[in-house]
Amino acid sequence: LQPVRLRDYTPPTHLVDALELTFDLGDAYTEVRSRFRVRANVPPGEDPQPLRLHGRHLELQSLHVDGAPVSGDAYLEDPEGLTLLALPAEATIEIVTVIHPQENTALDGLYRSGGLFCTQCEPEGFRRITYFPDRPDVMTTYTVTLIADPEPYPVLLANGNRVDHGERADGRHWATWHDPHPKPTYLFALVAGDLHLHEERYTTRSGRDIQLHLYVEHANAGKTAHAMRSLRKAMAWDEDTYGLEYDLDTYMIVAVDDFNMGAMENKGLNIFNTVCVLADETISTDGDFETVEAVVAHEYFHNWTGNRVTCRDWFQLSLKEGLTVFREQQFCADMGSPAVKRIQDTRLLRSIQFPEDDGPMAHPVRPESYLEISNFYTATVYDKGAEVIRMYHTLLGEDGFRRGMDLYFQRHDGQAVTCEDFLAAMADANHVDLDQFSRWYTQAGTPVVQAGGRYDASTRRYHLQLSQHTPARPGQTHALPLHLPVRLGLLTGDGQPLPLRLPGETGQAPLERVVALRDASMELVFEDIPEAPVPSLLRDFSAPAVLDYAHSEDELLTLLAHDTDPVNRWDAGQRLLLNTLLASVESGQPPELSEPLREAVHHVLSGWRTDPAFVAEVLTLPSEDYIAEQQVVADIDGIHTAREALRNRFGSSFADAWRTIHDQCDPHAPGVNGASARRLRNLALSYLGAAGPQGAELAMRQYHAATHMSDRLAALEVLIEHGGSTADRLVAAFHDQWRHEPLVINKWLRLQATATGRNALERVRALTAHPGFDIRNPNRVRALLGAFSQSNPVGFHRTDGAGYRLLADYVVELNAMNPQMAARLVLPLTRWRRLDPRRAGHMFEQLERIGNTPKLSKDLQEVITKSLA
Ligand code: HT7
Ligand code: ZN
Repeated sequence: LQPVRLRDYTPPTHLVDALELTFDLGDAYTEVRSRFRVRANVPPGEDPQPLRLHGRHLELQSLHVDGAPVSGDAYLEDPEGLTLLALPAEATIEIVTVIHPQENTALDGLYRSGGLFCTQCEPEGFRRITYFPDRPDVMTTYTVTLIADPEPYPVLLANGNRVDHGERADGRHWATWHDPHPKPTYLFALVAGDLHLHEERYTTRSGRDIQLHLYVEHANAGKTAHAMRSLRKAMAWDEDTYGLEYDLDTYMIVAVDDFNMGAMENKGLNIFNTVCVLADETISTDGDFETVEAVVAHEYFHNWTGNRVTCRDWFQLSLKEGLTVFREQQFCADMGSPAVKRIQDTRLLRSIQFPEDDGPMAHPVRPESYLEISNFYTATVYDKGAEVIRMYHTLLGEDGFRRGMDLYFQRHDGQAVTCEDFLAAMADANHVDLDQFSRWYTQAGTPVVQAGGRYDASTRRYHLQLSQHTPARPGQTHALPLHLPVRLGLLTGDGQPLPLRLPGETGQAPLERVVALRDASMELVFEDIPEAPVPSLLRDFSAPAVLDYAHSEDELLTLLAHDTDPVNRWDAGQRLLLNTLLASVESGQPPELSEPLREAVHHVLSGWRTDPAFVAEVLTLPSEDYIAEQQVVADIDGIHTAREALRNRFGSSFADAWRTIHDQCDPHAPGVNGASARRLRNLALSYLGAAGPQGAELAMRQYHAATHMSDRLAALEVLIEHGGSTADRLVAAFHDQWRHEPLVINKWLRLQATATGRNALERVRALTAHPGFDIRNPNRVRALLGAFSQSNPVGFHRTDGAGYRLLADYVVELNAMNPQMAARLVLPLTRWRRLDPRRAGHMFEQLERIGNTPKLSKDLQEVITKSLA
């Protein structure tokens, strides 16, 4: 198998002027008729090249060029498509294919979800529908006709506007849709089925009337209000923040329960995983509500950053994903607490993306080669990509960034472009040189920013040295210095912010600066500094880097209590807790809370009324995985023991405060953000639960009194932790109560998959045979097997290797069924180098076993080869 390489990119040999598609949707098979006009994309006078049409698992019925059948020697057919050898410079191509959506378990292309037909074409699903140049730089207008039986499929949808519809003599009905915006294949979509419609209208800033249509299966009719509200907010936000309006008359969203990812931004017809669109007070947690708001906004924002301006090729994926995640982050910050949102972004990057950048699948934000592009929908492309966009914003400022965005749209609306085009728009709009900044796209690995300070009392100067290096990664031995923004401030020992005066400066000095670190190292000198200061560095997580500065405990306590930057206050708290935990893991002794740290925690707790969500962030212990990332070889059991002991200590040492919070932090009090209050109150419950049986009694009361899913689940988690027959009964009753709500069954599976205890693996294995589990449904797979392998370290990393075998069994089963899911599910096994030799050996063995599976998909081949190398 040959990888696809960025450096081999060539422009399309042909352009397509218009595409007409007709789908005859049947229970046994679907017939797809396509008609399109191609034009050779060569300078006048040059001979046209052969035309490559991608196609996979298609049954070719007929092929005509300019009305005449094409003879067998005029084209080549292979498992990946057709090559038309001798076409005139312009030609009309007509193709009829037959496909079998009912048998499509890969959920890629046209497939069935419950009683619906639906599609997923990004990145390369269109080639499973018909023969066509399935590449994002070939854009055309689509006219699509759907024909189906009216009873099972009363609703027939495709991109754009419905221009005609009717009934046929044979009793079948049809609808024709036209999308006036040229688009690449990956944004094509259709849906057919029996759906409930939630309909609203939205008037844009310029006065255009837009129909908002949200389609769900009838059983979910009551769960659409939050998504609809979120959509309206996102539309208004994009108008206010970027001056961007929606551009079709109708915006449609359809919810399906079988979906490989969260949602898809198809032009005018988004398709959503039910998890990311349905929500109501009875079945959803506060986290679910946040997810729905974020994902609805994300897909809406793609209409400009992705659809109107799209990617030239899939190496440029972060052009649309990094930028859209950044816009989503800005939106969520504006809708809620910017500090809490930034802390959550930072935590996600450190706990998911940093490990990815340190593992065998590490790649730059713009990868250079791939075997299977579906493997590159990663935290690096999405979340580090968003950090790269944020750094433009930090370096250029709000207005400069907006100027860059305006120029980007002005230059590239309607085009398929590259990350360089985005960078050029930012640079040109602001008349700055961003050449060095482009290394963020090409270098993998997490940079380390080392800092060291020296205070000179005789000159009242503080010298701050900053240096950077990026560790070697596979295929990248020597990384060059990055253009890296360091937001910083200095505090006195008692927490007062100091003016940051550089040599030669006069006037009022700022209390915070953004310094561009561009060389391998630099020295900054601050004047008029009255005492040895406490540096607050990389504020607001100003670059996706690891900060290496040896803050003392006192300095961290000062930052925790006084830093004006909430991210660094939180970070100081996390470092104090992490140091405590790591010391305990190393010594094998229970964690010791020093007296000053105890006081600091009391102080944080005393502020709970002001900002409960922030207090909850600060007092949430680093996860077991994150602690493990700090070690060369992860001590799985030692980390679990230390963290559980610290949870117990936190629960007992601050029991009065937790009880007060549990009693008084009222989500329904006037002026209180209910979600924030529940978050802190449930953290209190969790600590009280960790401290002893009284906590479990409290959890039992909460479970029975709960009216909100967040409260019910938090209580159940505590009760499961305490175990015994009561917990078993409650788990069974919970299932019986919610057996008809797949979204709650996901939670039920996840709860059990993440519960620790000796029988975790046996429980998970038994659940794979439960009727609530279905290997063909990605939500169920993620809830049970994904959660077990990613969030139950002790259970998954059992020393006998049984956890690895269980995961590998399902990876092998999914290989043929759903290769994208298989390649995601296997990822926890790829980190074998971080474990002790016994566990590493077991993991390696399972990777080899998977690697030897007959007919291994490209998706898995790529992951397995890289992780065994
Ligand atoms: N742009 C969407 C990507 C996506 C996807 C990719 C691979 C396989 C299935 C998929 N479903 C959706 C999602 C997004 O970032 O908005
Ligand atoms: Zn996206």
